[in-house]
Amino acid sequence: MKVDVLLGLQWGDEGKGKVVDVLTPNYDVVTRFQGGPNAGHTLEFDGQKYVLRSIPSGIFQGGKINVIGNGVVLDPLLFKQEAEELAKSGHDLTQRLYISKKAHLILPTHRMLDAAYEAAKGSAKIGTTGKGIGPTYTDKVSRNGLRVGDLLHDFNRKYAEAKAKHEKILKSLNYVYDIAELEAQWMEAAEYLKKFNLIDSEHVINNYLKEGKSVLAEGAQGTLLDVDFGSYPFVTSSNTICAGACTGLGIAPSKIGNVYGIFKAYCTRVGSGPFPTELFDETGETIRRIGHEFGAVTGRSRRCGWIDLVALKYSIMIDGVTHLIMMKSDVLDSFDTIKACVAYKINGKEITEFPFEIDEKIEPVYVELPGWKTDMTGMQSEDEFPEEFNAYLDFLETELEVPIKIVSVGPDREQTIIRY
Ligand code: 2SA
Ligand code: MG
Repeated sequence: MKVDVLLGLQWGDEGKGKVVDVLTPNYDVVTRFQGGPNAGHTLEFDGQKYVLRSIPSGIFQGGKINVIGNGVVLDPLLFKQEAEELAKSGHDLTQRLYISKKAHLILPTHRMLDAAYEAAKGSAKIGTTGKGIGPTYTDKVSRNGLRVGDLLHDFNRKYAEAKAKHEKILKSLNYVYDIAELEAQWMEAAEYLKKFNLIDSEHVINNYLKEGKSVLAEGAQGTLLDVDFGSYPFVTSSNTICAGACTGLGIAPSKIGNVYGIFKAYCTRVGSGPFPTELFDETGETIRRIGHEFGAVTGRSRRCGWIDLVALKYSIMIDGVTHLIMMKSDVLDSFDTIKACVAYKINGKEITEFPFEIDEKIEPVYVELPGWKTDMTGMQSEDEFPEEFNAYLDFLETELEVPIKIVSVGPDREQTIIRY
């Protein structure tokens, strides 16, 4: 068996949570392989809305195993809040959720460092989610990190050492903070975490594959936020691309199966950084309003713009996408015309390859297509699609050279149409 991977192809918030939830019935195991509580995966069903941050979106389907892989960074406190919230709504996780001992821990001081680094950057700030993601991955790479497995061995000493290092940095940045209360809660949550199955996930996942179990790897954020290939430095600190599933789970590249790439029929971004097709006009406002484009974790208003095929093609190439999934086309249901960026014009020259420098010099070159002007939210099959919508799909498939297998026409699980 192989691991299928599901990834966001834009700047996150493509709707991965919903799609994983829809796809989960086909899988025995659902895993997260990177990121942490910076993610906000929104799922809606039976009139209820849930936002998952560190827990895989397979948790709502009974009988599935969910694994938080080694590539994830975990904040015990936020994890506890999330798990208790789910338990309250009748989803007990202790038996169905496994956590890699090699996943790195986000300490209270990592959150402080995140804020201190952002403050020090002034107007060049990244606009992080403030969850300590960057500092935790920094400690991992610089070999100063603490891992979930460390909770089981001499943790207090290791914690005190790490904290002392962080305090020195915070002092050098003149960052004033008080973590006494946060720290007490964090320690309690670290104890709580031990109630879960802390495992050597690389062995467990490879054994599942040997046993013939099907595994889905759920990406967080999006390809354009990848630390290597995204719009650096305005990126997150993990590998959000398909290859991240290999390092974040401990599976070989030859074990990757289908790669599902999710994109929105338009484009959004939250936080700072370049966004060539961003709209500053009423159209952008309309997309934000109809699409409810606000951060699932931070509530920040998301920047909105037209779909960018230059960037999408780049993501598809880097990820090796085999199936495309288009989300939120219903947001454009009332539009007269729809634009798609097919090239960038830089200093008068048109390019179609995503360049090193993404800045304000880029002028998007658009193709304009007629809107379908039809409420698609109640549609059940592709036979009902309006002609203009089919033309839009054809156009995208021709440009992107990958079939669009699923179209989502609304937030609910039921509003999902599988094509041919
Ligand atoms: P960080 O916190 O270090 O990972 O931030 C670095 C950049 O990555 C962006 N980022 C995100 N972009 C979109 N969605 C994310 N998750 C939440 C959501 C965000 C929220 O689903 O809505 O609630 O605001 C996410 N996580 C990280 C971030 O904006 C920075 O640009
Ligand atoms: Mg999100």
